Amino acid sequence: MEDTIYAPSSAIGGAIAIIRISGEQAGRVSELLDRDPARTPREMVHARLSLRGELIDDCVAVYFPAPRSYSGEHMMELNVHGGMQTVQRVLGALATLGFRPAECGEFTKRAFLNGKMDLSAAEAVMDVINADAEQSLKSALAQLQGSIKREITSVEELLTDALSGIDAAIDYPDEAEEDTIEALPESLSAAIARVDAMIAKARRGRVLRDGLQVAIVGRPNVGKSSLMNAVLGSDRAIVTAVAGTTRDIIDEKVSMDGVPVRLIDTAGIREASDEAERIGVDRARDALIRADVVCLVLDASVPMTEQDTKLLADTQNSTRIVVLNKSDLPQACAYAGEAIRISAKTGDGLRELQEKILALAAPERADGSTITNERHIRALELALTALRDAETADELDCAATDVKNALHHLGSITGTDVDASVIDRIFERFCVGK
Ligand SMILES: Nc1nc2c(ncn2[C@@H]2O[C@H](COP(=O)(O)OP(=O)(O)OP(=O)(O)O)[C@@H](O)[C@H]2O)c(=O)[nH]1
Ligand SMILES: [Mg+2]
Repeated sequence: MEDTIYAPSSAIGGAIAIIRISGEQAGRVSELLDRDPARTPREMVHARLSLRGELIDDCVAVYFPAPRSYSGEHMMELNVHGGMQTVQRVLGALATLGFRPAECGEFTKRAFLNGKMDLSAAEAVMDVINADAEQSLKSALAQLQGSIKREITSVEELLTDALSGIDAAIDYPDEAEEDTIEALPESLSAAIARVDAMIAKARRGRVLRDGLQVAIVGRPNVGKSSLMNAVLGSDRAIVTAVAGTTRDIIDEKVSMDGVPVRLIDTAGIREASDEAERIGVDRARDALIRADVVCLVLDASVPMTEQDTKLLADTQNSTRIVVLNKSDLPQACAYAGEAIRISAKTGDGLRELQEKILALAAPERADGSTITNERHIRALELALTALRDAETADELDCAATDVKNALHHLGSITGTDVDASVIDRIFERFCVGK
C-alpha cells in the first residue's frame, strides 16, 4: 500500500484533464514543476510541468497533505490540457518518479482503509457516478454521507448491549440479574424488527439503482414500439404497419419524475411464423414475468381478438395497466375494464400513463437510510437469519454465538468486519481514477 499511485480522473477528450497522485511520495511531483504546490497546501498553483528540461504542459496543481485529502494520504492533483498527447506525456513523466498507475477504485479503497469513509459510503461513490435519475442520486448521496453506517451502528449498539447481558449471565450465573434472560428476547426482537424493516425498504429501494422494469406487451401491431418511442421521445424502436416488426427485446432507460425506469419493448405475442419470431415471443413472455409493471397494449381502433383476451387473462395477476392505444382513430374496441386511453401517435394520454406507472410501483421517495446495494441487502438477510436463530436458541451460549454472527454480517456492510477478498472484489468494479 505504500506505493505512490497516479491516474487520470476525468473522462478522455475534455478541455481539461485531472490527474491525481496519491501516496507517501506525492509531493515529489514538484520535481516536475517550476513552482512547488506543497508550500501552499490546498491552494491552486499555476505551474509549468517539464521533464528533463522539456516543457510538457502549462498546468494548475494542488497539494493536499495527509490526512486531509480524499484518500487520507498525501495527494497532488494536476489540471492539465485534456488532449490525449498531453495526458500520456504527463503520465509518462509521473512514471519516471517511480510511481505506478492506480488500479480501479484504488484511491477510494485507500480512503476506506485509511478510515476516511466506511465501506458502504465507499461503495456509494460509484452509485453517485452511475446514478441516472434524480431519486437514485439522492439515495446514493445520502449513503456517501454515511446514512447506512449510522443505521447499522445503532442496531449494532442494541446487539452489543444484549451480548454483554448474555455474557454476564454466562460468566456469573448466580449473580446475573434475574431478568437477563427475560430481557434478551426483547432487545433481540427490537433488533430483528429494525433489520426486517431495513430489508423491506431495501427491496423497494433497489428500484432506485436498477430501475423499475416496465414491460410493454401485446399482440402484434397494436403500437407497442410506437408507445416506447413516444415515451423516449426518439425513434429507438422500428415501427411499421407490418405485424411482427419487433423481434427482440428492446430495453431503454428513462427517468420518470426522477425515478429510473427500464422500458422494455417486446415482440408482439402470437403463434409465431418462424424460428426467430418464436424466440422473440418467448422472450416477450419472459419479460412479462420479470417486469415490475406490465403495460398490456390493445388496439382501440379494431375489435378485440382472441389473442387480446388470452393476454388479458395471462396478465391478470401481474401489476398491470391496460393501455388502449390509437385513441386518435375511430374506436371499435369493446374492452370495458379499467384502462388508460392513449395515442402513441399524437402523445395523448402519455402523461396519465406515466403517472399511473409511478403510482402503481414507484418506490417511496428515497430517504437517506434506504439501502440499495445488493451486497448490503444480502448481509442484512444473513444477519436477520442469525438473529432469528438467537431468538429461538435454548442455551445462552448458542444465543451469544448467533448474536456475534449477526454482528459479523452487519460489520461486513460498513467494513468493520470484512475479508480482504471482499474488499478487493468491491473495488475491482470501480473505474480507474476514482
Ligand atoms: N393512428 C395511429 N397509429 C398508430 C398508433 N400507434 C401505432 N400506430 C401504427 O400502428 C402500426 C404498428 O405500430 P408498431 O409500434 O410497430 O406496433 P407493435 O405493437 O410494436 O408491432 P410489432 O412489433 O409488430 O408487434 C404502425 O403503422 C404505427 O404507425 C396510434 O396511436 N395511432
Ligand atoms: Mg414493435
